[in-house]
Order: sequence, then structure tokens, then C-alpha cells
Amino acid sequence: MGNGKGPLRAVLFDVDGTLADTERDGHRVAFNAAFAELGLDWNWDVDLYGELLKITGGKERIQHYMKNYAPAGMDRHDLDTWIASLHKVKTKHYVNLLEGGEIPLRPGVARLIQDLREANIKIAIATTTTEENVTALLKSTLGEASLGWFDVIGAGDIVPGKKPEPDIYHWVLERLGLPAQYCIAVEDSENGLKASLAAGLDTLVTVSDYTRLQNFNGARLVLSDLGEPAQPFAVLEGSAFDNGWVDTELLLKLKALD
Ligand code: XBP
Ligand code: MG
Repeated sequence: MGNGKGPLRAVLFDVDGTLADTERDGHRVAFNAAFAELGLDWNWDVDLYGELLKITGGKERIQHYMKNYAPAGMDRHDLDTWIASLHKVKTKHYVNLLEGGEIPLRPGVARLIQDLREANIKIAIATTTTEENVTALLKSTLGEASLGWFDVIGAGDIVPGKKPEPDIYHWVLERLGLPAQYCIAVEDSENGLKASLAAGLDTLVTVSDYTRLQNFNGARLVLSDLGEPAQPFAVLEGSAFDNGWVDTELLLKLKALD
């Protein structure tokens, strides 16, 4: 199961569901606001959105929805351009939500990022979402300066295949200049875990409401969240060595498990 021992040099964070619970009250709301703005009578409720999350990428999700729920629109000759412009409106609404401070970081995220920086371990982002969304989330939660804390931010359409393809992880590892065995990924979903494992990364999973029941075979450890001293995590799969919150020391122990 392991990918070879190596010192821990970098942690690669997924964004949606991992850094923050962005999907139900963030992306979903922004998609619906964009549909309303463009006069579409589509509404993605909480359950339907859970289904649609199987498709990663907002533009890909819209296309999948149209094909299965609103096929009439699929005939337009400019389908890709039309979806891209609808998605731009969605991004505008999503960034507005973040700038309004609507979405906080999940437990333990800010603490772990600080701890890794103090330990001189690199941090990076590997996500399917649009880069503007990542920068808006980091700015609104950790402050403007936090953008400079990340050695690499890999997001959106810069690679051909979105998760569960490993492309974004390969892209980030290449720019970090590190082989996978020196790194750990933090993910929240089965699609994300598939991507990180396919890139050869040991992976820690913190589940979110939408992903709790998914298959996390191959993860080093599956937790409720990263935990805080005053609010320890629950262990769902694997061993956390009696720790109640994820810190650099626990990640080093996970790396040494092979
Ligand atoms: C995130 C996604 C994204 C977001 C929406 O997956 O699939 O599509 O839901 O963002 P992951 P965009 O957490 O695995 O990176 O609309 O910007 O695509
Ligand atoms: Mg995710």
C-alpha cells in the first residue's frame, strides 16, 4: 500500500471539501444564482448536487446535467462557449460569496498550515476548481499574504484531465521538484483520492458531508476532520497513533508506516 519511505518535504492540499466545506453552501448556491441570472429554470437542490458531484469540474458538471436533465439545450451549436460563459457567471457569484466571508476553513486547517510552515515543510494546492476561487478562499480566510505561503498552486483547466485523473497532482509535483514519496496529499473525496493515489501519493482523507460514505481504500488514514486540541478528530479508518489532531509529527509518522 505504501509508496516508499521518504522524509516529508511537502503537503499537497485539495481545496473543495478539504480546506473548507465549499460545495453545498458555496458552489451549489453560486450555480443556482448563475442559472437565475441567465433566466434558466434549473435548480440544483442539496440531494441532486450530491449526485452531480460525481462529475468534477463546474463546466463538466453543467454539461453532464444538461445531457441528463435538460437535453434540449444540448443542440446549441455553441455549447462549449455557452457553458463557459454560464460558468463565468457562476464563478463571479462564488467569489462574491467568499468575499462576504460566508465560508470558513474546516477545523484544524489554519493550525496545520501554520505548523507545516514552522517546520519548513512546503505546502501546495492541487484542485479541480478554478484558480480565482482558490485565491478568493485563501484571501478571505487566511488573509492576502497567505497566497505567498504556497510553493505551488495548481488549479482548474491547466491540465487536460480533472480528478480522478492524476494530472493536477503530477503538475504540482513537477513544479515542486519533488518525487511523490516525499509528499502527502490531503483529500476529502473518492475522486480526489483516486487522483492522488494514481500519482503515487500517500493520502490522508478528511471526510465531508457529501463524501462520508464513499470508498477510501488505499488511504493512509481516514478522519472526520483535521481536529483541534479542543475538538479532536474521530478516526474512521487506520491508526492515528493516539493523536487527536493532525500536526507535522503525525504526518511524519504516517510517512514512516511502510
Ligand atoms: C472540486 C470540483 C469543482 C467544484 C466547482 O473538486 O469538482 O468542480 O465543485 O468548481 P476537488 P468549478 O475538491 O476534487 O478539486 O466550478 O470552479 O469547477
Ligand atoms: Mg475535494
